[in-house]
Amino acid sequence: MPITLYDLAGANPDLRFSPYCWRTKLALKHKGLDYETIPWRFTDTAALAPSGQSKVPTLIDNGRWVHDSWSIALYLDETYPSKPKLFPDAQSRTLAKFLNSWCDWSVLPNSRALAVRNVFKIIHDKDKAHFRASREKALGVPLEQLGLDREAAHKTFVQGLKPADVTLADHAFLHGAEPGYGDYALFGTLLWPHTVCPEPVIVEDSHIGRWFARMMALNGGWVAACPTVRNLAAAK
Ligand SMILES: N[C@@H](CCC(=O)N[C@@H](CS)C(=O)NCC(=O)O)C(=O)O
Repeated sequence: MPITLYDLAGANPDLRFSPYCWRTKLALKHKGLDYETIPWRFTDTAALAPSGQSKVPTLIDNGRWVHDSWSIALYLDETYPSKPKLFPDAQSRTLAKFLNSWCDWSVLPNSRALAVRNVFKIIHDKDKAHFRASREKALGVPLEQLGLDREAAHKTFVQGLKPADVTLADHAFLHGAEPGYGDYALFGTLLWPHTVCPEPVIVEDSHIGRWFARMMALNGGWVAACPTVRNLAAAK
């Protein structure tokens, strides 16, 4: 039986943009595990009740409910040790933990000015009041005041990625010659603004831009085939 993953979706169920759900889908692909996703909206909290919390990614594997992207990655390696490892040794796990935390505490906050208002535009109407109230409470400003100066917001975003950009100048991936969970953490995080912003956010002609293209091409290029607001608009 494939793993079932609750995956955050926009009003259009094909638009999947959660930075944490991306990390989990990339981890599942790395391990070569079959999974199916259920499009989940912020207010669909009842569906997650058996997990005892109300956030995604949440998955069900053989009747076991597991949530939180980092815990899921650890669970997958523990449960499927014969599949390609996400954390082949203690060093790679430590590096991945650092990169995962850097994404949570720096890259993600630096992406908010670009992404949050655009997320509001594409979510289901039933989610809008919850999203506005929770984000305005957390950020302390009305959504309309976020990222008004797009150029400044983009500059901050790009500048904040500098540690990865200089590393990728002479390494194919953050984990070295092959991608590791730290690469999935950063790629998943960047797929958030990449998916919801009307203008591209990744500078193609940069080390990180070339790494982003390599990440896009992994596993048969399945991520590149996933919709963004830009190609959904073009398809209309
Ligand atoms: N630490 C968690 C964070 C999960 C999280 O914040 N998920 C968001 C979607 S990106 C969510 O479900 N939010 C629910 C809400 O805001 O009500 C992880 O790594 O999975």
